[in-house]
Amino acid sequence: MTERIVVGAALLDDGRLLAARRSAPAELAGRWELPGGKVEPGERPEDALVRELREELGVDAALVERIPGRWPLREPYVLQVWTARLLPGSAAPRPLEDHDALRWLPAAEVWDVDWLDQDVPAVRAAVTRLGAERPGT
Ligand code: DCM
Repeated sequence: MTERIVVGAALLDDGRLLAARRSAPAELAGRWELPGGKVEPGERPEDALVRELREELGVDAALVERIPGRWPLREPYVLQVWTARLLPGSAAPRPLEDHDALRWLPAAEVWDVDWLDQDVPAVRAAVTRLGAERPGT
């Protein structure tokens, strides 16, 4: 089967990482993830991620860098992750679709939430970038 890419964002702001709690499907509900979703056919992964962040959280975001790695999900999906930041003038994130809670986690609290297993390596990599984001640049 042709591989399909799922994109996720490590949204960083003021030294904190955004975590989103899934409300569906049942087997994932209550677990925390890096927000994102499926890339549509013909869509660039980067464009898909900006679109998903607008749809799911109501924010205008810019991607910063790809976190190296690709993590297999349920076939045929493979997860890729970028760090991202809110653009100036963006609304604050709100759980509009797929999520029922959001948390901005400082480094000391990142492991307080129950991340989806497949997101853990990317979260670990994102933590090393906390505080390194460049506000306003
Ligand atoms: N997914 C994941 N980790 C993420 C985002 C999504 O494991 N950070 C998984 C959950 C779904 C699939 O990818 O099985 C598609 O996500 P969505 O339902 O958000 O489009």
